[in-house]
Amino acid sequence: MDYFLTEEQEMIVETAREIAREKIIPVRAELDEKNEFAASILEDIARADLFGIFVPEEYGGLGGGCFEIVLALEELAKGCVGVATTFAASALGIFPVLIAGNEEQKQKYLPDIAAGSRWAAFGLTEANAGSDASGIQTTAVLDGDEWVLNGTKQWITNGGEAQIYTIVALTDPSKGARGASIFIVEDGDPGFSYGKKEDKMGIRSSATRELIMQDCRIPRDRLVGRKGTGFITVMKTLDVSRPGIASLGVGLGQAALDEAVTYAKQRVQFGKPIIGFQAIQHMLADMATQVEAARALVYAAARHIDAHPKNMSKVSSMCKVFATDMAMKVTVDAVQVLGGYGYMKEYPVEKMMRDAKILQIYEGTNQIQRNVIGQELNKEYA
Ligand code: COS
Repeated sequence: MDYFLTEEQEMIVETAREIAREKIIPVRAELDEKNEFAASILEDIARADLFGIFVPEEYGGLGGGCFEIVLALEELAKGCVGVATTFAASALGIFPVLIAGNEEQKQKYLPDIAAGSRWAAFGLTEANAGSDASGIQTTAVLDGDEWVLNGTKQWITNGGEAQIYTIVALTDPSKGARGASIFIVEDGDPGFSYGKKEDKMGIRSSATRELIMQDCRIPRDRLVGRKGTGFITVMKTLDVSRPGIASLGVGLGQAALDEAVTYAKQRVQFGKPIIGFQAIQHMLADMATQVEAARALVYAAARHIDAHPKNMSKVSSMCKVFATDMAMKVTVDAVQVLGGYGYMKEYPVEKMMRDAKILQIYEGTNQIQRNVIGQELNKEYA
């Protein structure tokens, strides 16, 4: 379908598509098998200026918005959701600075993010605070001119690879969510270290580690936004980042569909290519329809968010839940179309099915997305 992209948006799509085709697809199986972080591909992405897509022009970026990120992520995800996740997680990590940071912080960090010379990560989740994000226990106490952070963040994408971390910590534990604040912690700060790299089911080319803060001391000016407003910034950050996860689902679903159709045209059984059988045609037809429906919703949601940044929770959650549930279903169906071959690691759909699962879990489980949508409906119909 024609989504009436501008020339600049078409260029973003073409650039990301070429990186997926030339740099990602040839090595994705090896990265997956070795659980290896794709550092050199990130350098290719940086050279192509894609890290600057969403950074305002005054800080060295291209000045795009949620829609431009979605376009790039969809293409990268066609290559590998693990690599695309690394890109998405860096954007997630710096969104709090874009949303609530002061001018000095923006000048200090955004040009490096735009150039791709430093990557970011977002430190919210803890062992006892996943869906219940306001249940975090990491604390930050002001001591003279420094904040002292204590706590451990879990399952942090880009942990140990990024240089800039936005960490959510309680500055007033008695106030719960209203006592949370966000801090910038940099790689190398005293008292800041990483746990072991996780061994995951999918997205194995992305790095996931614990962030450990033991009397981690950072300068006073690393507080992002006003003290006590951290949870609201977290919610806004997730609102703007979730369409990116949705677009990973669209790219992944499209890639799985492409594999399934290509295979169905070549595979001969009972004397003809299996695409000639209605049972297969109907599966492919449903897959194609679901991918296109998800794409249309994600693009519309991203454009809505760029136009109405104060009213984004519902559409953000809607596109996340729809596109990632779609990706799970379409990748499972792609494996089914390929049959026994689909279950083997020689064919990419096996990896695609494993990669799809995390999309329903991270950046808010799809159950939490439905809660958000339900709560918004409750408010709308008050
Ligand atoms: N934008 C701005 N403010 C928001 C908001 C949004 N989208 N959503 C909630 N808030 C505000 C509320 O208005 C409330 O403010 P006040 O205290 O001033 O009234 C505050 O934030 C707390 O909101 P709420 O009471 O709804 O918080 P809950 O603790 O019930 O949690 C959910 C809400 C479950 C939606 C939240 O914890 C969540 O998103 N969890 C999933 C976290 C997640 O995605 N984790 C993935 C890891 S990060 S990659």
